[in-house]
Amino acid sequence: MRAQLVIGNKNYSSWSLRPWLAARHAGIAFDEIRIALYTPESAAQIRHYSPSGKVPVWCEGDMRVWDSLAICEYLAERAPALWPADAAARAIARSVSAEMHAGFAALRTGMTMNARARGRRVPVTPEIAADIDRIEAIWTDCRKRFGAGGPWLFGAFSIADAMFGPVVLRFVPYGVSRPGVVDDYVATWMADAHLQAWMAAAEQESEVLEQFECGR
Ligand SMILES: N[C@@H](CCC(=O)N[C@@H](CS)C(=O)NCC(=O)O)C(=O)O
Repeated sequence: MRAQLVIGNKNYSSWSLRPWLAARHAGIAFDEIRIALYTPESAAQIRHYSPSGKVPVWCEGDMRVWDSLAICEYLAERAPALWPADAAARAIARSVSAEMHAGFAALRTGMTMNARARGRRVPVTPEIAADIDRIEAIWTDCRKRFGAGGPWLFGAFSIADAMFGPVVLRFVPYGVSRPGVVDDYVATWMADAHLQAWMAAAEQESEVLEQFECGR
C-alpha cells in the first residue's frame, strides 16, 4: 500500500519539509497531500488525517504517524541508513536531531522559513544570534568528527540533515552567511535536487501568509 505524507504549504512549513526530505533521500515512495495552512478550512482538513491536528502526518492504510521526528524514525525502520551505522555517531545524530526538534525558538520565530524569499533583512536579536552560533557549533562538530565520507553532517545523508535542512531556507532568505562550514553546508543543500524540487513547488504556490513574510 502506497503511503501518503500530508504536508502544509511548501513555502512556509518547515516541519513538513523534514520527513519529506528524509523519505525522498531514502527513496521511500509516497503520495503527497498538501493542505494550505491558516485558511478557514485548514483545521478540519488537517484533523481528517492527523490526530494531533498538525502536519506533517504519515498515513499508511489505517496507520497514522505524526510529528516530524517520529515520522523520520518510522522511515528509518524501513531505511536504516537514515541513521549513521556507527553507534556513537548515531547517538550524536539523534541528539542534534532532538535538539533541533525541541529548540531554536528565537530563530524559528524571527526568521520564519520562506522558500521563495531572497534579500530579506530582520533584526538579529541576541537570542537569534545565539541560535545561529549553536547551529554553527553543531554543524562544525558533526562535519569535523563524522563528515569525512561525504558532504552531509555525518558524511552520508541522515535524519540529522533532514532536521537541519529547513534551517537553510531561513539562512538564505535573510542573508545569514558565515564563511566555512555554515556556507559550505548551505551550498550542499542548495545543490540538492530534492530541496530544489521542493523550492520549485513553493514558487508555484499562490498563498501568501503575511504573518510569515518577515523582513520585507
Ligand atoms: N512538533 C511538530 C510540529 C508540527 C507543527 O507545528 N505543524 C504546523 C505547520 S508547520 C501546523 O500543523 N500548523 C497548523 C495548526 O497549528 O493549525 C512536528 O515536529 O511535526
